[in-house]
Amino acid sequence: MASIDVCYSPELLHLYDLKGKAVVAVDILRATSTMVTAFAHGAANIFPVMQLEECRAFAAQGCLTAAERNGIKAEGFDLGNSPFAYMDGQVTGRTIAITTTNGTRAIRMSEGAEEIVIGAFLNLEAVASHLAALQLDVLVVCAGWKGMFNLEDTLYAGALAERLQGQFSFENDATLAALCLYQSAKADLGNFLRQSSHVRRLENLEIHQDVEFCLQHNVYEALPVWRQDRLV
Ligand code: 3SL
Repeated sequence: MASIDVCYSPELLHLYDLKGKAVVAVDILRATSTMVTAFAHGAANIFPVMQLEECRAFAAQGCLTAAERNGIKAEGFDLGNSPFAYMDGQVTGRTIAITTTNGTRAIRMSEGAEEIVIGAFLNLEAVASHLAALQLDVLVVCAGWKGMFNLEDTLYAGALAERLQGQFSFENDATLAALCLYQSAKADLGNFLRQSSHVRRLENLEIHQDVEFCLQHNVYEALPVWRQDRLV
């Protein structure tokens, strides 16, 4: 039986062997939720990049550019990191280059994996079905916040573990902890997360609507996967 494990921060990735594994990269608030939304609204490809300058350079190739730092849209880019900015038709058929504080870093640091899938509550079922069909060992890579643990990505890991329970073995306590947390919080994730550091950070920026949106389950069937140098 294949296994599912959870890495709580990209800074802990050196402890894991990614070879032959399927990574689910997750940054619930908000990078991976926004990427899933972008694909659901017709985006063609996404280049997740780590640096602002690298991202800006994609404009010369006709890409839309998107950038966020510390929750705020970076100046001089077409888009920020709110999923609502990707719903008005402007991304349809377009290639987007995006850099965010933690999410794009988690994706790029997972490049040694056999498969990288972009996970969000918004496409939970699509990801779970894909992993069940793949039957590779799974590692959920939580983006966290600047190397630190966060609650929302852990809750997602727990939701995925709950969905895959019985089909995948739990190799260590990280998966069990995420599952227990999700099961105690799932009746009202929004309320559970009210005191979390990133929800407080985003609420100071008055983007409560984004938080509510990103906590919805199974809104989209979009399944962004890494191919060569981009998400398709
Ligand atoms: O850290 C990230 O990658 C972002 O998703 C953070 S924010 O939700 O845009 O603040």
